[in-house]
Amino acid sequence: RLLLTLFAGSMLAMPGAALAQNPIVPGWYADPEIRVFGDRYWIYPTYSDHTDTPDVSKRFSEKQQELRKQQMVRPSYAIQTFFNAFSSPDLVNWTKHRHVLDVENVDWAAYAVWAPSAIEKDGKYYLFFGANDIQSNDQLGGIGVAVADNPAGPFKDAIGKPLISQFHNGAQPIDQFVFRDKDGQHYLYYGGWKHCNVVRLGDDLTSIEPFEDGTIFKEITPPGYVEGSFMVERGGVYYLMWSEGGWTGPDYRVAYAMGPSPVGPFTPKGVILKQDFSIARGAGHHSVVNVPGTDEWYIAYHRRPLDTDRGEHRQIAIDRMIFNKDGTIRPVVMTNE
Ligand code: FUB
Repeated sequence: RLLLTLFAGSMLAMPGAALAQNPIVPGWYADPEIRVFGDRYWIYPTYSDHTDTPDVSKRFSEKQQELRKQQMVRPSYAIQTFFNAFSSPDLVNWTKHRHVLDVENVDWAAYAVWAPSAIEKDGKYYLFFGANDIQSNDQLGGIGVAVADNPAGPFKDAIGKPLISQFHNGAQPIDQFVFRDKDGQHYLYYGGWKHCNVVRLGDDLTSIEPFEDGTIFKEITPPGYVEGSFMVERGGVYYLMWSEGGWTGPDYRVAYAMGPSPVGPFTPKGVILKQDFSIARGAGHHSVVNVPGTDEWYIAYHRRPLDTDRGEHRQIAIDRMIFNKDGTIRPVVMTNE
């Protein structure tokens, strides 16, 4: 993958003919969400290391300390207390932004801070995230929303509690993705444990409002869905995308469906990203970006190097994603460049 394009009508430009490489940054990261804010691409991933490192926040509020004491927290989840982000003018050269969100700014969140999803509205940046990995209705946690004046943060809790804190239609409140439709309406797609829901967000982006039929949580689970929901619109077609298989297994993959509206109905179209055992395995939990002013598309995803079995050992890669003339998507070719 070599980016040589100077993008007409776009501030995003290639400063010389730099060679891209996968993974795009050093370190263990997962669930990358890629966005364009101003003249830069931004990637917000889950921190996916498995050991305690100096990168870890030690500043827990009393409530957070209590939460950590009460729960049986996996060691790797216990250190997932912040997000680093990365920005780039060209998808090649990346700058690291440390702790754009840290649980020190979210009183109810204590661990397992996962899968950030960011959007800009009226000069403010909103970051949706999962925290605490709730597995039953009596634990505090779920999907939160934080706000900042800058895409690099610091993001601070916007409402003092999770926006979604319970299972609805079987969907664990994790793996959120915020989507703005052409008419300005915002939707939040989310769901772990093999169920996918969509909700409509209020104009303030920090509340949920019912659909016209009065429903709050609309289930749109496609066949094979496991987690990692994502939505993009191109030419009036809405693409629901998601991850299938086991998150640590060799069958982790990305599939998609096409539909006429943000809530479907969606027609499944198949798998577009899966293992290539000559390069990596466990490829999934992706997002997609359109190079502004072009019909050039890239998929950001995490994958596992072939020489490690550790659950958290995930790295971020970016590869080209190509639409066919009929709007379907070609299988992605995984690369090291
Ligand atoms: O990274 C933590 C969790 O693992 C995510 O929420 C899932 O999608 C899986 O990637």
